[in-house]
Amino acid sequence: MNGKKIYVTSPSLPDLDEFIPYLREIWESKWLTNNGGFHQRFENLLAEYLGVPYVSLFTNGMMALQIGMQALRITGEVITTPFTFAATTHAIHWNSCKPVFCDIEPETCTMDPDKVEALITPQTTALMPVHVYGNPCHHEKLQKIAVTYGLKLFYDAAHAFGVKQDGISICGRGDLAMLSFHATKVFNTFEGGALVTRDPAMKKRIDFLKNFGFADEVTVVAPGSNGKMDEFRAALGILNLRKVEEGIARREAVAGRYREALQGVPGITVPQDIAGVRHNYAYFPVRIHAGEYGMTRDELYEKLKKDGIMSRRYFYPLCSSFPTYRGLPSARPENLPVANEVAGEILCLPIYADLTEEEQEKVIDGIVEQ
Ligand code: T4K
Repeated sequence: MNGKKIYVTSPSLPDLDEFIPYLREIWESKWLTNNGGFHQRFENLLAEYLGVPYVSLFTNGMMALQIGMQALRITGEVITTPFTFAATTHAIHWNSCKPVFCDIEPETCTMDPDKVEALITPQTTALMPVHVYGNPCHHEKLQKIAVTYGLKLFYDAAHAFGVKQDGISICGRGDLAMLSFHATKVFNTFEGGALVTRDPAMKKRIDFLKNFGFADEVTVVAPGSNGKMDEFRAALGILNLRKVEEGIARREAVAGRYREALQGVPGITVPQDIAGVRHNYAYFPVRIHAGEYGMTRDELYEKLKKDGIMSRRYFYPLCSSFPTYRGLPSARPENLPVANEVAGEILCLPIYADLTEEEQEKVIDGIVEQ
């Protein structure tokens, strides 16, 4: 293997020189966390950028998921997707709830709304779908089911930053939506996350819960935890937010080049834009059909790796196959045929704002030349 490795992603960072004055401000104020000035500004800027009424910042997306479930008082069984990062399912488990896996539909890889109702039992209290790869879930159908059966709708929108449908951010959907600002995301604060709500009372409850349940110095209204974002990361978020649109545009150009080069390759399915959706190009998941392509997904993954191209098999293995969950009836492979098929074929190619044309061509050559 020659040259430097090409990773599946690389974080966007602000200019260090721009960050120094912010650091100086933090050092001088000695206000490091607990709803400081940068925290307040960043929350307001995010709400404005997303076009949503209320945002609550978190130390990471996982804590936002865990505390969001507490805020919504979710109990019993939660219908979710197996085709996601471990965090979604683990948050359900950490809240002492039972994940019930629903199959996905093949185009968007999101929860198949037509398979949800059959999974509802008297113990079901919530739906936790994921806008996986930033593909919007079938919101209208899911919302209708949630209303009909009196369920909470909590979106894992970790991949959906900047995604709009008919001009509106999809991060404002549901009773609550969770965002991740991890280093590997389209928008990052090193680690970080948020919850989005349209309800001012819910925003208040979330803010109590992420600060040990404190409503004021002497009043603890709930058994909260510590999910707060600190000033360092809030300051970084303010700076990175200025660059996010430019970053998405650069990712779109990479996706365009990949599509142009890989569209006609036998045995490769490339992701297509969905009409009416402004995508964020967080991931570029291709599907490898071994018979036609002449190589399995795993063989291609290993071959690319040898060439220094570090593609990833997000989301293989399925969460339903983890030891903690595989004994659940809903986790049986025969109940999740689409998810199992996709998990065996999917490969996420390197995509990020600073991916050079030369690197893009290297990835393309690695796939086209077998
Ligand atoms: N829900 C969903 C649907 C999620 O996808 C995630 C996180 C969450 C919830 C939870 O949100 P957080 O609590 O994380 O905020 C990565 C991320 O760690 C994880 O945040 C993300 N999803 C998941 C899809 O991907 P890994 O294990 O693949 O990360 P890692 O360390 O292998 O990084 C991938 C590549 O990125 C590296 O090969 C190189 C590059 N990289 C990574 C880091 C950390 C960098 O260039 N710089 C870096 O600092 O999980």
